[in-house]
Amino acid sequence: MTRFDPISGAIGEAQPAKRHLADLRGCFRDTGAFERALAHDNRLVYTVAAVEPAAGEGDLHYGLGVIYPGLVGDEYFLTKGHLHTWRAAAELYIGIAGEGLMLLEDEVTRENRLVPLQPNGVVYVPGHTAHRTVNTSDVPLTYLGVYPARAGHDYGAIAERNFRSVVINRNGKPHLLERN
Ligand code: S6P
Ligand code: ZN
Repeated sequence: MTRFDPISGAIGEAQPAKRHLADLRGCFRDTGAFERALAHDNRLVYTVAAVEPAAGEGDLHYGLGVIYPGLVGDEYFLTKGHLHTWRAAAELYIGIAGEGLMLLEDEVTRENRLVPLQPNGVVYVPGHTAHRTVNTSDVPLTYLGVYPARAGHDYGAIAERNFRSVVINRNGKPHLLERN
């Protein structure tokens, strides 16, 4: 059994990797708001800690993510987002605390959809699908991700073309908007 701490973001022996605003350059739609926020305070946006028991064919890895509440302009705090290097690899997300959304975008058709991520909820992320997690609440959003050990993380494709849509706060509620 591996224990995790939903507050500190630690799981097992793994030390959480920290992602600050400065690590998220290019992710948010409103670049002016991003630069102002960064100049004010390079805030911690999320942490992720991964457990990698074995890396053979058929093995699983899993990780604990914690996204802090916050906004850049009207856009909620989010993860960088990625595709799996092994594109066919699916993933399960299990909500632990807080409320948020997963933005899923098919790599080929670029169709996208929002799926709620919340305690007692499981989100199935199919293969060939870029995934980004967004905290729409005012408390930390904590979740477990479980994925094939050989999935790998490809951030390059997202860095190049980003997600088609953004999730913004409009009158206190999340809305999906085309980025451009
Ligand atoms: C790994 C899984 C998650 C993310 C975490 C942080 O396959 O999807 O553990 O690593 O949500 O997001 P990102 O996009 O920075 O890896
Ligand atoms: Zn993933």
